[in-house]
Amino acid sequence: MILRKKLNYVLGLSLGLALLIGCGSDTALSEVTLSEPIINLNTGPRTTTISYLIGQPTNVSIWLETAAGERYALRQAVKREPSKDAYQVVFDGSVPIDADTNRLLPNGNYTLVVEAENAAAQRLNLQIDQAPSASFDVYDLRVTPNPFSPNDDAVEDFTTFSYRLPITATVSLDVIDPTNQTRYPIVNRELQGLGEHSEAWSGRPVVGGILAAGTYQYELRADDGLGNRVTKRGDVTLSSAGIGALDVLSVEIGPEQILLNDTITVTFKVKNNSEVALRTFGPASGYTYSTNQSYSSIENEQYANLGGGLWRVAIDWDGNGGSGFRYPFRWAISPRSPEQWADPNKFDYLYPGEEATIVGRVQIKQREDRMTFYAGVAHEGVDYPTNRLKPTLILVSF
Ligand SMILES: [Ca+2]
Repeated sequence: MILRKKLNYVLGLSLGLALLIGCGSDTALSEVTLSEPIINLNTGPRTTTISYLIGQPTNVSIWLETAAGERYALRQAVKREPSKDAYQVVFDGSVPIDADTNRLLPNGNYTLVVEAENAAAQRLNLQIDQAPSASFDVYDLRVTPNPFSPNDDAVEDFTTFSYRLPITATVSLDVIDPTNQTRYPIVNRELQGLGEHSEAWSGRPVVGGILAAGTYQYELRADDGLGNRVTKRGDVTLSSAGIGALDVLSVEIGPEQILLNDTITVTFKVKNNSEVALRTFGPASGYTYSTNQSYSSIENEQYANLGGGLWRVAIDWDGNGGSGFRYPFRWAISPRSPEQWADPNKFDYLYPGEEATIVGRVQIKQREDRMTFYAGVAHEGVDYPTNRLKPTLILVSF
């Protein structure tokens, strides 16, 4: 039968339109069916499948109509080629209200209309039962700061998307490159409860490196699982972007034999091997700690970690882990004296390609006769990109 239809179709094309019109089985639209005449959003069936056959190239529109004549479009003049297989549309009770919103239709009796060019429209009854009445919105969506600058300088390196959900919803959040429409997912179909939510973002997608500076679109989608979907869009700008990298060219720790209360010296040679300026703040080169101190306790705690992202060089020793304080001795990575810093005595940058030699000292008051010190780089609150460099055994006599 299907073969004959095909044959008739080919014959129709080759012998002319008259023959095609004469052949009743080649209508543009036929066999319109619904798998379920009723959908019940509570007990099921939760969906119904609209099927139809296409016998000629045509454009198909599908909509629902209320008794009052309101129309809800599901498909609008989509191009369809002849096929022996039925076209199918799964209908879950929701319809697009605009480009950003899907809404569940209210309970009631609807007429499903499938219409094709060169064919009579087909009409079927469809009932929607027990649809939850509540549609929803996503409230108070904010992106702060915006613009932000994910360039490892500890100033606005992160932005935060915050919003409020009135219901439990499945949420996705993407950042989209407007030039090629590439999507970078930040939240991927995560079930989130009602209330406030926030997502911090460092300009780094889940997959791939940091995004280039520029203005991107973001798209937040929330879906209640019942057919109601809300999409919110906006712009987010990366004013400057890059990944910092501090190379330790050399490090020396010594002397290797001292008396208790003597001082050891660590000398770092470092280089900014990245395209971004590395922001730094801390005791300057030359500062002397004692082993009773740490960077966060000295000088009225002014060097404590303030929000993260600062770069410093540091040392620690094996066995210090018990204090829960990694790398207690840290120094700023500037080659300049604090009066000459970008913001004098407050912070400085190690600029791309710039080198610095940092000398740090620690007075040993710890009564341990064998201490193995090692060096590292602290990217505050982010990572220790260089760790356990140059372990050096210091023998302490007392
Ligand atoms: Ca920044």
